[in-house]
Amino acid sequence: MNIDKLKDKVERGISSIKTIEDVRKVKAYLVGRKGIFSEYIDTIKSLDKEERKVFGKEINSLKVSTENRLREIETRYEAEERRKEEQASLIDITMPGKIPLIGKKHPITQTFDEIIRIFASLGFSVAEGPDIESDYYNFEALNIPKDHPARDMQDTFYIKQGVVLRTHTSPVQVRVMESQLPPVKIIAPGAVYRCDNDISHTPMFHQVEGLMVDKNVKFSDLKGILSIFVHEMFGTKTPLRFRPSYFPFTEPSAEVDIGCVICNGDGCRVCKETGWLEILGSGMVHPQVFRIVGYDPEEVTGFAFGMGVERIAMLKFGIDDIRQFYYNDLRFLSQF
Ligand code: 2U9
Repeated sequence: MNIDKLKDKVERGISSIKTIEDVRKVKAYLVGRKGIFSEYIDTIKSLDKEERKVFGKEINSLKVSTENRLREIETRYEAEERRKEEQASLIDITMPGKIPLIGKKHPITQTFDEIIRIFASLGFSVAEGPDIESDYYNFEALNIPKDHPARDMQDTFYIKQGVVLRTHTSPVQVRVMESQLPPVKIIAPGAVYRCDNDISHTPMFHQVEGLMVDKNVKFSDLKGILSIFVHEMFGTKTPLRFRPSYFPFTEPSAEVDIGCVICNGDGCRVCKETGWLEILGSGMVHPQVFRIVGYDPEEVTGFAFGMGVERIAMLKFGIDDIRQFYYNDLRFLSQF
């Protein structure tokens, strides 16, 4: 009976273990039912009583210690195996990363932001109001007479008798004046609706209107404010001109043109060979509008202006079809 040989087999068996499968194989080979230890225990039976006692004890204690060592190794490999499985089910760090699609502001929103930034720097606050308006706030309070073409079904979306989708943001200024005393210095940005649809008109578009009311507000204040706005928006070298016009809610009224930003005034398709682009309407608030909201036109004066945001954005970004803003095509939108 050679115990040293058995010990040697145990050591070589254990040191050959590299994987969990090895653990199981070595376990079967050493301490399994048909393993080496079983063979040794069988051969003991042929020894005499004294020898059997000595070898039996030694083999048994070697078997117990071997089993303990194998159990410990098995536990270690099993834990490692579990850790690997868990990791694999969580993330595969070898997969290529997913690049998230980063959104950006719509060009109309960007243009709104820029217009608001400029007027905020000049001391104007932002006012808002409902898109669905009463005939009173949209037309009546703005001195727009009953037979004015703007009131026609062809131009205005009627919700029901006396209720419309606002055709301009002017009702916002009426509501502000009704609810507070002068001075007033506000801009009213927002969506407006007109029954129109072609290359330069969409049924919904956006406006920024402005209103400044105080004692002694003059036409020169209007010119100063709008000149600063144009120079901030299109560059300090941009020329402007004020052209007489007519609106029911302002008197006198003026349209504001800027030197064509496409051809620098030389004449092109966009400015219809005139060298000028109309970008704003403006004027001194009509005394009748002041009377309607309860302001005394002998006490205060004011100027107002309005612009189409799509038009400003088209000129700023060089876009020739207003409908592009609303197709929601990322190939178009991602350029701005
Ligand atoms: C009140 C009094 C007066 C707002 C004004 C314009 C001139 C104007 C157009 C520009 C292009 C509309 O989007 S557009 O088609 N706007 O020409 N708007 S003065 O005047 C007001 C507003 C409110 C109480």
